[in-house]
Amino acid sequence: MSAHKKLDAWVKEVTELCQPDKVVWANGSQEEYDSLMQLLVDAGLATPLKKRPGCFLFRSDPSDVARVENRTYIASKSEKDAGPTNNWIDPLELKKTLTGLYTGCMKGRTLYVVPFSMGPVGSPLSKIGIELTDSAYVVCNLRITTRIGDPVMKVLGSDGEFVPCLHSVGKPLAPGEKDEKWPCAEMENKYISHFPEERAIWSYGSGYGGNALLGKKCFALRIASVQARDEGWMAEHMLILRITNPKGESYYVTGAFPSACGKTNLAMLVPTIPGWKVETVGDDIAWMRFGKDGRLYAINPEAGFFGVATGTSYESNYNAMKTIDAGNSIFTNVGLTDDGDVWWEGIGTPAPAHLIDWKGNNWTPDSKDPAAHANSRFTTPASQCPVIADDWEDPNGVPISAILIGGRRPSTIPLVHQSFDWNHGVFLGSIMGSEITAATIDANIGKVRRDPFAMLPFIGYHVCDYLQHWFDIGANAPDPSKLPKLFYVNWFRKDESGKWLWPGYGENSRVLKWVIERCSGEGKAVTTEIGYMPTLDAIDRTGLDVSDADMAELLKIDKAQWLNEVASIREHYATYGPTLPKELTNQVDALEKRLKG
Ligand code: O2Y
Ligand code: MN
Repeated sequence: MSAHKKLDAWVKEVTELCQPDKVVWANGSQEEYDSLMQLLVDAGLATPLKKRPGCFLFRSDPSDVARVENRTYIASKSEKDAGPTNNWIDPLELKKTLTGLYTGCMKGRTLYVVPFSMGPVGSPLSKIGIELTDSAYVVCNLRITTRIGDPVMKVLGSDGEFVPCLHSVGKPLAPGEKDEKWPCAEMENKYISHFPEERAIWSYGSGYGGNALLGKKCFALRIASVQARDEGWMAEHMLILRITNPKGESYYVTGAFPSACGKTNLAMLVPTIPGWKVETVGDDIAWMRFGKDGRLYAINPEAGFFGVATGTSYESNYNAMKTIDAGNSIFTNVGLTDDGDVWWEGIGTPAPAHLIDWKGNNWTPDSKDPAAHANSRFTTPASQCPVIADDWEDPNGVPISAILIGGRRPSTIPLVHQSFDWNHGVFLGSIMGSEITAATIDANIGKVRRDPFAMLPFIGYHVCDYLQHWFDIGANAPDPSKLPKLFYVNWFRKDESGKWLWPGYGENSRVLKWVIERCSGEGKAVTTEIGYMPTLDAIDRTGLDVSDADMAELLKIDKAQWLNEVASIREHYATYGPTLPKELTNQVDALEKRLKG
Protein backbone atom coordinates (compact mmCIF):
# COMPACT_ATOMS: atom_id res chain seq x y z
CA MET A 1 0.00 0.00 0.00
CA SER A 2 1.10 3.53 -0.72
CA ALA A 3 -0.23 7.06 -0.34
CA HIS A 4 -1.15 7.07 -4.04
CA LYS A 5 -4.78 5.99 -4.53
CA LYS A 6 -4.56 5.47 -8.28
CA LEU A 7 -1.42 3.36 -7.93
CA ASP A 8 -2.95 1.26 -5.14
CA ALA A 9 -6.09 0.70 -7.20
CA TRP A 10 -4.01 -0.47 -10.17
CA VAL A 11 -1.86 -2.79 -8.03
CA LYS A 12 -5.07 -4.27 -6.57
CA GLU A 13 -6.59 -4.75 -10.02
CA VAL A 14 -3.44 -6.47 -11.35
CA THR A 15 -3.16 -8.63 -8.21
CA GLU A 16 -6.73 -9.85 -8.69
CA LEU A 17 -6.09 -10.59 -12.35
CA CYS A 18 -2.64 -12.20 -12.14
CA GLN A 19 -3.15 -13.93 -8.75
CA PRO A 20 0.44 -13.85 -7.41
CA ASP A 21 1.18 -15.65 -4.12
CA LYS A 22 2.41 -12.36 -2.67
CA VAL A 23 3.02 -8.71 -3.46
CA VAL A 24 6.31 -6.97 -2.57
CA TRP A 25 6.97 -3.25 -2.95
CA ALA A 26 10.58 -2.66 -3.98
CA ASN A 27 12.37 -0.05 -1.87
CA GLY A 28 15.52 -0.06 -4.02
CA SER A 29 17.96 -0.84 -1.19
CA GLN A 30 21.18 -2.83 -1.52
CA GLU A 31 19.82 -5.34 1.04
CA GLU A 32 16.77 -5.92 -1.11
CA TYR A 33 18.95 -6.43 -4.22
CA ASP A 34 21.20 -8.84 -2.34
CA SER A 35 18.29 -10.88 -1.04
CA LEU A 36 16.66 -11.07 -4.48
CA MET A 37 19.94 -12.25 -5.97
CA GLN A 38 20.26 -14.85 -3.20
CA LEU A 39 16.77 -16.05 -4.06
CA LEU A 40 17.76 -16.36 -7.72
CA VAL A 41 21.00 -18.17 -6.81
CA ASP A 42 19.11 -20.58 -4.51
CA ALA A 43 16.63 -21.25 -7.31
CA GLY A 44 19.53 -22.15 -9.63
CA LEU A 45 18.76 -19.29 -12.01
CA ALA A 46 21.81 -17.15 -11.16
CA THR A 47 25.46 -18.09 -10.70
CA PRO A 48 27.68 -15.91 -8.48
CA LEU A 49 30.98 -15.26 -10.24
CA LYS A 50 33.93 -16.23 -8.00
CA LYS A 51 36.33 -14.08 -10.01
CA ARG A 52 33.99 -11.07 -9.94
CA PRO A 53 32.60 -10.49 -6.45
CA GLY A 54 29.14 -8.94 -6.56
CA CYS A 55 28.55 -10.13 -10.13
CA PHE A 56 26.14 -12.79 -11.37
CA LEU A 57 25.59 -14.83 -14.51
CA PHE A 58 22.17 -15.72 -15.94
CA ARG A 59 21.31 -18.03 -18.85
CA SER A 60 18.06 -17.27 -20.57
CA ASP A 61 15.89 -19.72 -22.43
CA PRO A 62 17.25 -20.15 -25.99
CA SER A 63 13.90 -18.88 -27.28
CA ASP A 64 14.17 -15.68 -25.23
CA VAL A 65 17.39 -13.96 -26.25
CA ALA A 66 16.53 -10.58 -27.78
CA ARG A 67 13.88 -7.97 -28.44
CA VAL A 68 11.14 -9.49 -30.57
CA GLU A 69 10.03 -6.90 -33.10
CA ASN A 70 7.40 -9.11 -34.68
CA ARG A 71 5.74 -9.53 -31.24
CA THR A 72 5.96 -5.79 -30.44
CA TYR A 73 2.73 -3.85 -30.91
CA ILE A 74 1.57 -0.26 -31.03
CA ALA A 75 -2.10 -0.52 -30.08
CA SER A 76 -3.29 3.00 -30.88
CA LYS A 77 -7.03 3.49 -31.25
CA SER A 78 -6.65 4.11 -34.96
CA GLU A 79 -4.43 1.97 -37.18
CA LYS A 80 -3.48 5.12 -39.08
CA ASP A 81 -1.73 6.51 -35.98
CA ALA A 82 0.66 3.54 -35.76
CA GLY A 83 1.71 4.08 -39.37
CA PRO A 84 3.34 1.71 -41.85
CA THR A 85 6.41 0.86 -39.74
CA ASN A 86 4.70 -0.54 -36.62
CA ASN A 87 2.72 -3.69 -35.88
CA TRP A 88 -0.76 -2.49 -35.06
CA ILE A 89 -3.53 -4.33 -33.22
CA ASP A 90 -6.85 -2.94 -32.11
CA PRO A 91 -6.34 -2.07 -28.41
CA LEU A 92 -9.63 -3.66 -27.33
CA GLU A 93 -8.82 -6.92 -29.09
CA LEU A 94 -5.26 -6.92 -27.69
CA LYS A 95 -6.48 -6.22 -24.16
CA LYS A 96 -8.96 -9.10 -24.47
CA THR A 97 -6.21 -11.50 -25.55
CA LEU A 98 -3.81 -10.27 -22.89
CA THR A 99 -6.41 -10.28 -20.12
CA GLY A 100 -6.90 -13.96 -20.94
CA LEU A 101 -3.17 -14.60 -20.75
CA TYR A 102 -2.66 -12.51 -17.60
CA THR A 103 -5.45 -14.34 -15.73
CA GLY A 104 -3.68 -16.38 -13.04
CA CYS A 105 -0.31 -15.94 -14.80
CA MET A 106 1.56 -15.10 -11.57
CA LYS A 107 0.32 -18.11 -9.56
CA GLY A 108 3.16 -19.43 -7.41
CA ARG A 109 5.15 -16.23 -7.96
CA THR A 110 5.75 -12.88 -6.28
CA LEU A 111 4.47 -9.67 -7.83
CA TYR A 112 7.05 -6.93 -7.37
CA VAL A 113 5.92 -3.29 -7.49
CA VAL A 114 8.91 -1.33 -8.80
CA PRO A 115 8.67 2.47 -8.87
CA PHE A 116 11.36 3.83 -11.21
CA SER A 117 12.49 7.21 -12.43
CA MET A 118 13.67 7.71 -15.98
CA GLY A 119 16.17 10.50 -15.44
CA PRO A 120 17.57 11.83 -12.16
CA VAL A 121 14.98 11.54 -9.39
CA GLY A 122 13.01 14.78 -9.19
CA SER A 123 14.53 16.38 -12.32
CA PRO A 124 12.04 18.49 -14.28
CA LEU A 125 13.06 16.45 -17.34
CA SER A 126 12.46 13.06 -15.70
CA LYS A 127 9.38 10.85 -15.74
CA ILE A 128 8.19 8.11 -13.42
CA GLY A 129 7.10 4.61 -14.30
CA ILE A 130 5.84 1.76 -12.14
CA GLU A 131 6.70 -1.73 -13.31
CA LEU A 132 4.64 -4.58 -11.90
CA THR A 133 6.66 -7.70 -12.64
CA ASP A 134 6.85 -11.31 -11.53
CA SER A 135 10.57 -11.51 -12.33
CA ALA A 136 13.21 -10.91 -9.64
CA TYR A 137 15.80 -10.80 -12.47
CA VAL A 138 13.93 -7.82 -13.90
CA VAL A 139 13.87 -6.04 -10.51
CA CYS A 140 17.65 -6.48 -10.15
CA ASN A 141 18.30 -5.23 -13.69
CA LEU A 142 15.97 -2.26 -13.17
CA ARG A 143 17.90 -1.31 -10.05
CA ILE A 144 21.01 -0.96 -12.21
CA THR A 145 19.53 0.57 -15.36
CA THR A 146 17.10 3.03 -13.68
CA ARG A 147 16.63 4.68 -10.29
CA ILE A 148 14.12 2.62 -8.28
CA GLY A 149 12.31 2.47 -4.95
CA ASP A 150 11.58 4.81 -2.04
CA PRO A 151 13.15 8.02 -3.43
CA VAL A 152 10.90 7.67 -6.47
CA MET A 153 7.78 7.08 -4.33
CA LYS A 154 8.63 10.25 -2.44
CA VAL A 155 8.60 12.29 -5.65
CA LEU A 156 5.45 10.52 -6.86
CA GLY A 157 3.61 11.60 -3.71
CA SER A 158 -0.11 10.97 -3.49
CA ASP A 159 -1.12 12.10 -6.95
CA GLY A 160 1.98 12.17 -9.19
CA GLU A 161 1.80 10.95 -12.78
CA PHE A 162 3.30 7.58 -13.72
CA VAL A 163 3.40 5.27 -16.71
CA PRO A 164 1.97 1.87 -15.72
CA CYS A 165 4.18 -0.95 -17.00
CA LEU A 166 2.79 -4.43 -16.48
CA HIS A 167 5.14 -7.35 -17.02
CA SER A 168 4.84 -11.09 -16.61
CA VAL A 169 7.15 -13.85 -17.77
CA GLY A 170 3.99 -15.76 -18.62
CA LYS A 171 4.77 -18.97 -16.75
CA PRO A 172 2.52 -19.63 -13.74
CA LEU A 173 3.69 -22.28 -11.30
CA ALA A 174 1.55 -25.17 -10.10
CA PRO A 175 1.42 -25.74 -6.31
CA GLY A 176 4.86 -26.89 -5.16
CA GLU A 177 6.37 -26.37 -8.62
CA LYS A 178 9.69 -24.49 -8.90
CA ASP A 179 11.42 -22.87 -11.87
CA GLU A 180 13.81 -25.38 -13.34
CA LYS A 181 15.06 -22.93 -15.94
CA TRP A 182 14.54 -19.36 -17.15
CA PRO A 183 10.77 -18.88 -17.22
CA CYS A 184 9.04 -17.46 -20.31
CA ALA A 185 6.14 -18.20 -22.63
CA GLU A 186 6.28 -19.67 -26.12
CA MET A 187 6.90 -17.21 -28.97
CA GLU A 188 3.28 -17.00 -30.15
CA ASN A 189 2.23 -15.89 -26.66
CA LYS A 190 4.82 -13.15 -26.29
CA TYR A 191 3.30 -9.67 -26.51
CA ILE A 192 5.25 -6.44 -26.04
CA SER A 193 2.31 -4.05 -26.14
CA HIS A 194 2.08 -0.29 -26.05
CA PHE A 195 -1.10 1.74 -25.61
CA PRO A 196 0.08 5.22 -26.65
CA GLU A 197 -3.10 7.15 -25.85
CA GLU A 198 -3.22 5.68 -22.32
CA ARG A 199 0.60 5.84 -21.99
CA ALA A 200 0.56 2.23 -20.79
CA ILE A 201 2.74 -0.82 -21.42
CA TRP A 202 1.66 -4.45 -21.13
CA SER A 203 4.41 -7.00 -21.68
CA TYR A 204 3.81 -10.74 -21.52
CA GLY A 205 5.86 -13.86 -22.08
CA SER A 206 9.49 -12.69 -22.21
CA GLY A 207 11.95 -12.08 -19.38
CA TYR A 208 14.71 -10.66 -21.60
CA GLY A 209 16.15 -7.20 -22.14
CA GLY A 210 14.07 -4.68 -23.97
CA ASN A 211 10.98 -6.95 -23.74
CA ALA A 212 11.03 -6.98 -19.95
CA LEU A 213 13.03 -3.99 -18.64
CA LEU A 214 10.15 -1.76 -19.56
CA GLY A 215 11.83 1.55 -18.67
CA LYS A 216 14.17 1.26 -21.64
CA LYS A 217 12.82 0.82 -25.18
CA CYS A 218 9.12 0.52 -24.23
CA PHE A 219 8.89 3.62 -22.02
CA ALA A 220 11.93 5.81 -22.70
CA LEU A 221 11.47 5.53 -26.48
CA ARG A 222 8.07 4.21 -27.63
CA ILE A 223 5.78 5.80 -25.03
CA ALA A 224 8.10 8.78 -24.39
CA SER A 225 8.20 9.58 -28.12
CA VAL A 226 4.42 10.03 -27.98
CA GLN A 227 4.66 12.16 -24.83
CA ALA A 228 7.45 14.17 -26.45
CA ARG A 229 5.38 14.80 -29.58
CA ASP A 230 2.45 16.02 -27.47
CA GLU A 231 4.56 18.07 -25.04
CA GLY A 232 7.06 19.60 -27.50
CA TRP A 233 10.27 17.74 -26.64
CA MET A 234 12.26 14.83 -28.10
CA ALA A 235 12.81 11.21 -26.99
CA GLU A 236 15.63 9.83 -29.14
CA HIS A 237 17.74 6.70 -29.59
CA MET A 238 20.98 8.59 -29.05
CA LEU A 239 24.20 8.45 -27.07
CA ILE A 240 25.29 11.63 -25.30
CA LEU A 241 28.97 12.49 -24.91
CA ARG A 242 30.98 15.40 -23.63
CA ILE A 243 34.11 16.34 -25.54
CA THR A 244 36.74 18.72 -24.24
CA ASN A 245 39.40 20.35 -26.40
CA PRO A 246 42.96 21.15 -25.31
CA LYS A 247 41.82 24.67 -24.33
CA GLY A 248 39.53 23.05 -21.75
CA GLU A 249 36.32 23.98 -23.59
CA SER A 250 33.59 21.33 -23.35
CA TYR A 251 30.88 20.56 -25.90
CA TYR A 252 28.07 18.03 -25.73
CA VAL A 253 27.19 15.85 -28.69
CA THR A 254 24.38 13.34 -29.19
CA GLY A 255 24.49 10.54 -31.76
CA ALA A 256 21.85 8.35 -33.38
CA PHE A 257 23.15 5.08 -34.80
CA PRO A 258 21.24 1.88 -35.56
CA SER A 259 21.89 -1.12 -33.29
CA ALA A 260 25.31 -2.77 -33.94
CA CYS A 261 27.03 0.41 -35.17
CA GLY A 262 29.15 0.92 -32.03
CA LYS A 263 27.07 3.47 -30.13
CA THR A 264 28.33 2.34 -26.72
CA ASN A 265 31.92 2.35 -28.03
CA LEU A 266 31.58 5.91 -29.33
CA ALA A 267 30.00 7.10 -26.08
CA MET A 268 33.08 5.85 -24.18
CA LEU A 269 35.70 6.55 -26.84
CA VAL A 270 39.35 6.98 -25.90
CA PRO A 271 40.60 9.80 -28.18
CA THR A 272 43.84 9.27 -30.07
CA ILE A 273 44.47 12.98 -30.57
CA PRO A 274 46.57 14.55 -27.83
CA GLY A 275 44.84 16.92 -25.42
CA TRP A 276 41.28 15.89 -26.30
CA LYS A 277 39.01 14.19 -23.79
CA VAL A 278 35.72 12.30 -24.27
CA GLU A 279 33.39 11.59 -21.35
CA THR A 280 30.13 9.68 -21.26
CA VAL A 281 26.71 11.07 -20.41
CA GLY A 282 24.66 8.23 -21.91
CA ASP A 283 25.07 5.35 -24.38
CA ASP A 284 21.59 4.70 -25.76
CA ILE A 285 18.80 7.20 -25.10
CA ALA A 286 18.54 11.00 -24.95
CA TRP A 287 15.57 13.07 -23.86
CA MET A 288 15.95 16.63 -25.10
CA ARG A 289 14.06 19.86 -24.58
CA PHE A 290 14.74 23.57 -24.91
CA GLY A 291 16.18 25.34 -21.89
CA LYS A 292 15.47 28.89 -20.78
CA ASP A 293 18.53 30.08 -22.74
CA GLY A 294 17.06 28.72 -25.99
CA ARG A 295 19.50 25.83 -26.29
CA LEU A 296 18.50 22.18 -26.57
CA TYR A 297 19.31 20.29 -23.34
CA ALA A 298 19.61 16.50 -23.03
CA ILE A 299 19.38 14.04 -20.17
CA ASN A 300 20.22 10.38 -20.19
CA PRO A 301 17.04 8.85 -18.73
CA GLU A 302 18.93 5.69 -17.74
CA ALA A 303 21.28 4.94 -14.85
CA GLY A 304 23.14 1.97 -16.30
CA PHE A 305 24.31 0.28 -19.47
CA PHE A 306 22.71 -2.84 -20.95
CA GLY A 307 25.53 -3.42 -23.41
CA VAL A 308 26.31 -6.21 -25.85
CA ALA A 309 29.04 -8.37 -24.30
CA THR A 310 30.06 -10.29 -27.42
CA GLY A 311 32.84 -8.37 -29.15
CA THR A 312 33.50 -6.04 -26.20
CA SER A 313 37.18 -6.01 -25.21
CA TYR A 314 39.78 -3.66 -23.73
CA GLU A 315 40.64 -2.85 -27.33
CA SER A 316 37.14 -2.19 -28.68
CA ASN A 317 35.78 -0.53 -25.51
CA TYR A 318 38.30 -0.10 -22.70
CA ASN A 319 35.93 1.95 -20.54
CA ALA A 320 33.03 -0.51 -20.79
CA MET A 321 35.42 -3.26 -19.63
CA LYS A 322 36.58 -1.11 -16.70
CA THR A 323 32.94 -0.38 -15.83
CA ILE A 324 32.13 -4.08 -15.50
CA ASP A 325 35.45 -4.78 -13.75
CA ALA A 326 34.24 -2.53 -10.93
CA GLY A 327 31.68 -5.22 -9.97
CA ASN A 328 27.93 -4.91 -9.30
CA SER A 329 27.20 -6.27 -12.77
CA ILE A 330 24.86 -8.87 -14.23
CA PHE A 331 25.91 -10.96 -17.23
CA THR A 332 23.34 -12.69 -19.39
CA ASN A 333 24.08 -15.47 -21.91
CA VAL A 334 27.89 -15.39 -21.77
CA GLY A 335 30.29 -18.29 -21.12
CA LEU A 336 31.30 -19.32 -17.55
CA THR A 337 34.96 -20.29 -17.08
CA ASP A 338 36.01 -23.05 -14.72
CA ASP A 339 37.53 -20.53 -12.31
CA GLY A 340 34.29 -18.53 -12.09
CA ASP A 341 34.80 -15.73 -14.61
CA VAL A 342 32.93 -14.73 -17.76
CA TRP A 343 34.18 -15.21 -21.31
CA TRP A 344 32.76 -14.33 -24.70
CA GLU A 345 33.87 -14.27 -28.32
CA GLY A 346 35.86 -11.09 -28.95
CA ILE A 347 36.72 -10.45 -25.27
CA GLY A 348 40.37 -10.30 -26.30
CA THR A 349 41.72 -13.22 -24.25
CA PRO A 350 42.31 -16.71 -25.64
CA ALA A 351 39.41 -19.11 -25.38
CA PRO A 352 39.78 -21.27 -22.25
CA ALA A 353 40.27 -24.98 -22.82
CA HIS A 354 36.88 -25.58 -21.21
CA LEU A 355 33.90 -23.55 -20.09
CA ILE A 356 30.14 -23.79 -19.71
CA ASP A 357 28.45 -22.09 -22.64
CA TRP A 358 25.41 -19.80 -22.57
CA LYS A 359 23.12 -22.81 -22.95
CA GLY A 360 24.67 -24.50 -19.89
CA ASN A 361 26.61 -27.10 -21.92
CA ASN A 362 30.28 -28.08 -21.77
CA TRP A 363 32.22 -26.07 -24.34
CA THR A 364 35.74 -26.28 -25.75
CA PRO A 365 37.40 -24.26 -28.52
CA ASP A 366 36.50 -27.16 -30.83
CA SER A 367 32.77 -26.76 -30.17
CA LYS A 368 30.90 -25.74 -33.28
CA ASP A 369 28.65 -23.19 -31.54
CA PRO A 370 29.82 -19.99 -29.87
CA ALA A 371 30.29 -19.91 -26.10
CA ALA A 372 28.26 -16.70 -25.74
CA HIS A 373 25.09 -15.72 -27.56
CA ALA A 374 25.62 -12.95 -30.14
CA ASN A 375 23.22 -10.78 -28.12
CA SER A 376 24.77 -11.61 -24.73
CA ARG A 377 24.64 -8.66 -22.36
CA PHE A 378 26.20 -6.96 -19.37
CA THR A 379 24.09 -4.82 -17.08
CA THR A 380 26.31 -2.38 -15.23
CA PRO A 381 25.96 0.94 -13.37
CA ALA A 382 26.85 4.05 -15.41
CA SER A 383 28.33 5.59 -12.25
CA GLN A 384 31.15 3.01 -12.39
CA CYS A 385 32.28 4.10 -15.86
CA PRO A 386 35.78 5.60 -15.50
CA VAL A 387 34.92 8.33 -18.01
CA ILE A 388 31.43 9.17 -16.77
CA ALA A 389 31.02 12.96 -17.04
CA ASP A 390 30.74 14.70 -13.66
CA ASP A 391 27.51 16.36 -14.83
CA TRP A 392 25.88 13.23 -16.30
CA GLU A 393 23.10 13.47 -13.70
CA ASP A 394 22.60 17.23 -13.99
CA PRO A 395 18.83 17.55 -13.45
CA ASN A 396 18.69 20.29 -16.07
CA GLY A 397 20.54 18.23 -18.66
CA VAL A 398 23.51 19.25 -20.78
CA PRO A 399 23.39 21.74 -23.71
CA ILE A 400 23.79 20.02 -27.06
CA SER A 401 26.02 21.58 -29.74
CA ALA A 402 25.94 18.83 -32.35
CA ILE A 403 23.83 15.84 -33.33
CA LEU A 404 25.50 12.97 -35.19
CA ILE A 405 23.63 10.48 -37.29
CA GLY A 406 25.06 7.49 -39.10
CA GLY A 407 24.87 3.91 -40.25
CA ARG A 408 26.95 1.27 -41.99
CA ARG A 409 27.39 2.43 -45.57
CA PRO A 410 30.31 0.81 -47.44
CA SER A 411 29.73 3.16 -50.38
CA THR A 412 28.18 6.53 -51.32
CA ILE A 413 28.09 8.26 -47.92
CA PRO A 414 31.35 10.10 -47.09
CA LEU A 415 33.16 9.91 -43.77
CA VAL A 416 31.38 13.04 -42.58
CA HIS A 417 29.20 15.82 -43.93
CA GLN A 418 27.31 18.59 -42.22
CA SER A 419 23.76 19.57 -43.05
CA PHE A 420 23.11 23.02 -44.51
CA ASP A 421 20.58 23.73 -41.76
CA TRP A 422 18.12 22.03 -39.37
CA ASN A 423 15.62 20.97 -42.05
CA HIS A 424 18.36 19.53 -44.23
CA GLY A 425 19.59 17.68 -41.14
CA VAL A 426 16.12 16.20 -40.59
CA PHE A 427 16.22 15.04 -44.22
CA LEU A 428 19.60 13.36 -43.57
CA GLY A 429 18.18 11.75 -40.43
CA SER A 430 15.20 10.45 -42.41
CA ILE A 431 17.44 8.67 -44.96
CA MET A 432 20.08 7.22 -42.66
CA GLY A 433 20.46 3.48 -42.40
CA SER A 434 22.72 0.54 -43.10
CA GLU A 435 23.44 -1.57 -46.12
CA ILE A 436 22.12 -5.10 -45.85
CA THR A 437 25.11 -7.46 -45.73
CA ALA A 438 23.68 -10.65 -44.23
CA ALA A 439 25.69 -13.75 -45.01
CA THR A 440 22.48 -15.67 -45.66
CA ILE A 441 20.74 -15.51 -49.00
CA ASP A 442 18.75 -12.30 -48.96
CA ALA A 443 17.22 -10.72 -52.03
CA ASN A 444 17.81 -7.34 -50.41
CA ILE A 445 21.61 -7.62 -50.12
CA GLY A 446 23.25 -4.36 -51.12
CA LYS A 447 20.04 -2.42 -50.53
CA VAL A 448 19.85 0.11 -47.74
CA ARG A 449 17.69 -0.61 -44.71
CA ARG A 450 16.69 2.93 -43.82
CA ASP A 451 16.24 3.62 -40.14
CA PRO A 452 15.23 7.25 -39.55
CA PHE A 453 17.25 8.59 -36.63
CA ALA A 454 17.76 4.90 -35.63
CA MET A 455 14.21 5.03 -34.30
CA LEU A 456 12.41 2.67 -36.67
CA PRO A 457 11.65 -0.01 -34.03
CA PHE A 458 11.06 2.60 -31.34
CA ILE A 459 8.70 5.28 -32.69
CA GLY A 460 5.42 4.91 -30.80
CA TYR A 461 3.38 6.49 -33.59
CA HIS A 462 3.34 7.25 -37.31
CA VAL A 463 6.83 7.67 -38.83
CA CYS A 464 5.62 10.67 -40.90
CA ASP A 465 4.32 12.44 -37.80
CA TYR A 466 7.62 11.66 -36.09
CA LEU A 467 9.63 13.28 -38.90
CA GLN A 468 7.20 16.23 -38.94
CA HIS A 469 7.83 16.58 -35.20
CA TRP A 470 11.54 17.01 -35.95
CA PHE A 471 10.69 19.82 -38.40
CA ASP A 472 8.35 21.37 -35.81
CA ILE A 473 11.08 21.35 -33.16
CA GLY A 474 13.28 23.35 -35.55
CA ALA A 475 10.46 25.70 -36.52
CA ASN A 476 9.53 26.34 -32.87
CA ALA A 477 13.08 26.77 -31.59
CA PRO A 478 13.19 29.81 -29.30
CA ASP A 479 16.39 30.91 -31.07
CA PRO A 480 17.12 29.04 -34.34
CA SER A 481 20.78 30.14 -34.24
CA LYS A 482 21.21 28.05 -31.08
CA LEU A 483 19.92 24.80 -32.59
CA PRO A 484 22.50 21.98 -32.61
CA LYS A 485 24.27 21.42 -35.93
CA LEU A 486 23.66 18.05 -37.61
CA PHE A 487 26.40 15.80 -39.03
CA TYR A 488 26.06 12.56 -41.00
CA VAL A 489 29.05 10.30 -40.22
CA ASN A 490 30.01 7.00 -41.81
CA TRP A 491 32.86 5.04 -40.21
CA PHE A 492 32.23 2.09 -42.52
CA ARG A 493 33.23 3.29 -45.99
CA LYS A 494 35.21 0.74 -48.06
CA ASP A 495 37.32 1.07 -51.20
CA GLU A 496 36.65 -0.88 -54.38
CA SER A 497 38.64 -3.87 -53.13
CA GLY A 498 36.49 -4.03 -49.99
CA LYS A 499 39.14 -2.59 -47.62
CA TRP A 500 37.92 -0.35 -44.77
CA LEU A 501 39.12 3.18 -45.49
CA TRP A 502 38.79 4.52 -41.94
CA PRO A 503 40.30 2.86 -38.84
CA GLY A 504 37.36 3.80 -36.57
CA TYR A 505 37.32 3.36 -32.76
CA GLY A 506 39.51 5.98 -30.98
CA GLU A 507 40.43 7.54 -34.35
CA ASN A 508 36.82 8.71 -34.65
CA SER A 509 37.92 11.47 -32.25
CA ARG A 510 39.50 13.13 -35.31
CA VAL A 511 36.07 13.48 -36.89
CA LEU A 512 34.60 14.66 -33.59
CA LYS A 513 37.35 17.31 -33.50
CA TRP A 514 36.19 18.65 -36.90
CA VAL A 515 32.57 18.55 -35.72
CA ILE A 516 33.46 20.66 -32.68
CA GLU A 517 35.56 23.02 -34.80
CA ARG A 518 32.52 23.51 -37.05
CA CYS A 519 30.43 24.36 -33.99
CA SER A 520 32.99 26.93 -32.80
CA GLY A 521 33.34 28.40 -36.31
CA GLU A 522 36.92 27.20 -36.90
CA GLY A 523 36.53 24.02 -38.96
CA LYS A 524 37.43 24.28 -42.63
CA ALA A 525 34.67 23.18 -45.03
CA VAL A 526 33.52 23.38 -48.63
CA THR A 527 29.95 23.61 -49.81
CA THR A 528 28.99 20.58 -51.89
CA GLU A 529 25.81 19.17 -53.43
CA ILE A 530 25.19 17.04 -50.33
CA GLY A 531 26.15 19.45 -47.56
CA TYR A 532 29.23 21.06 -45.99
CA MET A 533 32.26 18.80 -46.18
CA PRO A 534 35.72 18.96 -44.64
CA THR A 535 38.50 20.08 -46.96
CA LEU A 536 41.10 17.39 -47.60
CA ASP A 537 43.31 18.71 -44.78
CA ALA A 538 40.53 19.65 -42.34
CA ILE A 539 40.49 16.37 -40.47
CA ASP A 540 43.55 16.07 -38.27
CA ARG A 541 45.58 13.08 -39.48
CA THR A 542 48.72 13.74 -37.42
CA GLY A 543 50.20 10.36 -36.56
CA LEU A 544 47.53 8.51 -38.51
CA ASP A 545 48.27 6.16 -41.39
CA VAL A 546 45.53 7.29 -43.77
CA SER A 547 46.93 8.48 -47.10
CA ASP A 548 45.79 11.55 -49.02
CA ALA A 549 44.35 9.20 -51.62
CA ASP A 550 42.31 7.32 -49.01
CA MET A 551 41.17 10.60 -47.45
CA ALA A 552 40.06 11.81 -50.88
CA GLU A 553 38.14 8.55 -51.33
CA LEU A 554 36.57 8.91 -47.86
CA LEU A 555 35.34 12.37 -48.80
CA LYS A 556 34.42 11.60 -52.42
CA ILE A 557 30.97 12.36 -53.76
CA ASP A 558 30.21 9.97 -56.60
CA LYS A 559 27.35 11.67 -58.45
CA ALA A 560 26.14 8.47 -60.12
CA GLN A 561 25.94 6.73 -56.73
CA TRP A 562 24.15 9.73 -55.24
CA LEU A 563 21.60 9.78 -58.06
CA ASN A 564 20.93 6.10 -57.30
CA GLU A 565 20.58 7.14 -53.68
CA VAL A 566 17.98 9.73 -54.67
CA ALA A 567 15.97 7.05 -56.50
CA SER A 568 16.25 4.73 -53.51
CA ILE A 569 15.16 7.51 -51.13
CA ARG A 570 12.10 8.23 -53.28
CA GLU A 571 11.26 4.51 -53.32
CA HIS A 572 11.59 4.40 -49.56
CA TYR A 573 9.52 7.52 -48.96
CA ALA A 574 6.74 5.96 -51.06
CA THR A 575 6.39 3.25 -48.39
CA TYR A 576 5.57 5.94 -45.80
CA GLY A 577 2.27 6.78 -47.51
CA PRO A 578 0.50 10.03 -48.26
CA THR A 579 1.32 11.91 -45.06
CA LEU A 580 5.05 12.16 -45.81
CA PRO A 581 6.06 15.71 -44.77
CA LYS A 582 6.17 17.91 -47.88
CA GLU A 583 9.52 19.27 -46.69
CA LEU A 584 11.10 15.82 -47.23
CA THR A 585 9.97 15.80 -50.86
CA ASN A 586 11.31 19.35 -51.21
CA GLN A 587 14.64 18.24 -49.77
CA VAL A 588 15.06 15.23 -52.05
CA ASP A 589 14.03 17.34 -55.07
CA ALA A 590 16.58 19.99 -54.10
CA LEU A 591 19.31 17.35 -53.67
CA GLU A 592 18.58 15.91 -57.11
CA LYS A 593 18.67 19.39 -58.64
CA ARG A 594 22.03 20.15 -57.02
CA LEU A 595 23.46 16.83 -58.22
CA LYS A 596 22.23 17.38 -61.78
CA GLY A 597 23.05 21.10 -61.56
O1 O2Y B 1 17.88 -7.43 -27.24
C1 O2Y B 1 17.54 -6.65 -26.34
O2 O2Y B 1 16.57 -6.89 -25.62
C2 O2Y B 1 18.29 -5.47 -26.08
S1 O2Y B 1 18.24 -4.33 -27.37
C3 O2Y B 1 19.21 -3.00 -26.90
C4 O2Y B 1 19.82 -2.98 -25.67
C5 O2Y B 1 20.58 -1.92 -25.29
C6 O2Y B 1 20.69 -0.86 -26.14
N1 O2Y B 1 20.09 -0.85 -27.34
C7 O2Y B 1 19.38 -1.90 -27.76
C8 O2Y B 1 18.79 -1.78 -29.14
O3 O2Y B 1 18.23 -2.72 -29.67
O4 O2Y B 1 18.89 -0.68 -29.71
MN1 MN C 1 19.69 0.93 -28.51
